[in-house]
Amino acid sequence: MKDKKIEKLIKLEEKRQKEGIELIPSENYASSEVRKVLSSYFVNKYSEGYPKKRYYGGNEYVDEVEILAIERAKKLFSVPFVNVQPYSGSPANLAVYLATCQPGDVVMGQALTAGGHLTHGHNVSATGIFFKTIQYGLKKEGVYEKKDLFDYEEIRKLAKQHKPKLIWVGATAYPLKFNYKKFAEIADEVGAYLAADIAHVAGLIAGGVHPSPVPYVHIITTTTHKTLRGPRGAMIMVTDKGLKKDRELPDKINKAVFPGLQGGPHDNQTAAIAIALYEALQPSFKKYAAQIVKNSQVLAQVLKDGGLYLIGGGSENHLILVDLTPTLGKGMGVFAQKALDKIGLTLNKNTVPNETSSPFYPSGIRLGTPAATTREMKEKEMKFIGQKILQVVEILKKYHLPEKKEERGKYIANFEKEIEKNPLIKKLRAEVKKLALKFPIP
Ligand code: DSN
Repeated sequence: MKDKKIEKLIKLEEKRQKEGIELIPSENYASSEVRKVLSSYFVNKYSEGYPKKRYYGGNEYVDEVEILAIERAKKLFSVPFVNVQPYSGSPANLAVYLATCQPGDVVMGQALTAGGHLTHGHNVSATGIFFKTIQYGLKKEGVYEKKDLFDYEEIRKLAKQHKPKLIWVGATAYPLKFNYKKFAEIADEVGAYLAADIAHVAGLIAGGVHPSPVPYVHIITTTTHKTLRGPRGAMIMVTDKGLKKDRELPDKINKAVFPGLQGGPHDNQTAAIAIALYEALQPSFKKYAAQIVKNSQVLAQVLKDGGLYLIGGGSENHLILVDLTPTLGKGMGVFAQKALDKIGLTLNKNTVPNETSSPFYPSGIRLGTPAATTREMKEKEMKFIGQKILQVVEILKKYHLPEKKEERGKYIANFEKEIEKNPLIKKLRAEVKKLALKFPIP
């Protein structure tokens, strides 16, 4: 490469990915074919519009690519309509608002601090700025027990009171299966569109290890790069139930994506989505999805046996949400994230239900198994990873989040220096690296 600076950074990122273990549940390793297609000549093309209805010439092969991606997605998820053009998950969700609501309409979604997503109506998101949003949370009691944490009576009450036009179901930090039927009963009672954001669990649904929302919701959005293991991108689907409610939904969704929100689709991304969908349609993908869940359950059990408190009592999908409050005190997520990063285990700090700290200094950590499972790590490796996490949590017991905000920056900088020098951290780093190098990334 002529640009030595970028070349160096690419090499460093490659080394980081190879020598560490990725536990952020929304990340994965796309196949080498997906990565190859992203740099194909499709990167050079403009193709505003939809197959056979483009604004520019030279789109005969782009059309074929987009049709293939659409047909594969329809087959994989058993839906009658798919749009594969959204640049990523947030624009896909915004397109759903544009297709179904008018500015100022009431919409409902799970609060970000309760595991929802910014685009489900958080007040700093365009979705919370242009629409009147009602947010629902999780149950307050028994959050460490293995039980459905949604309070359907509360959600029903809110829906009846505020009459939303659109309701979202789907989360970024919920470790159990979704009961889409119960959400559908509520949405149907108030005549709302029900949209499932399955970004986190799309690969699990495709692999048959998580219930599908298709029979219950009108619209489905998903990113393509999480458990689905494709390139960064997104799709919007309409179900038969959606068509029955509104025959014009596909057209409304298409118009919302282009020209409503976006310009030309990223054709190299569409081609890579088509490849990822091809991969997800192979029998081996079912095995992959099942192993993600097995790995997550084993890892959860090790953490639980080690005394940690898990939201939802464990994991039924690909992710685990640990509440560190009873173990380390409030606001310790950032300490765990930083210390684990130092040993090569990458995960993220996260708010937990009944959070007593703030989103910037949350009390939990979120971790998951899609990426490690792609590297073919199995139960044995999950036990190893769980033990390393427990050892790091022990080290953290002598630290706390200062009450006074102005003391936090200095305290954490000092903590980082101490952790860097800690001999046990150095030993754990070497152990994680040794294991990681035995499991190549695609
Ligand atoms: N950033 C994604 C996640 O980590 O869950 C959601 O958009």
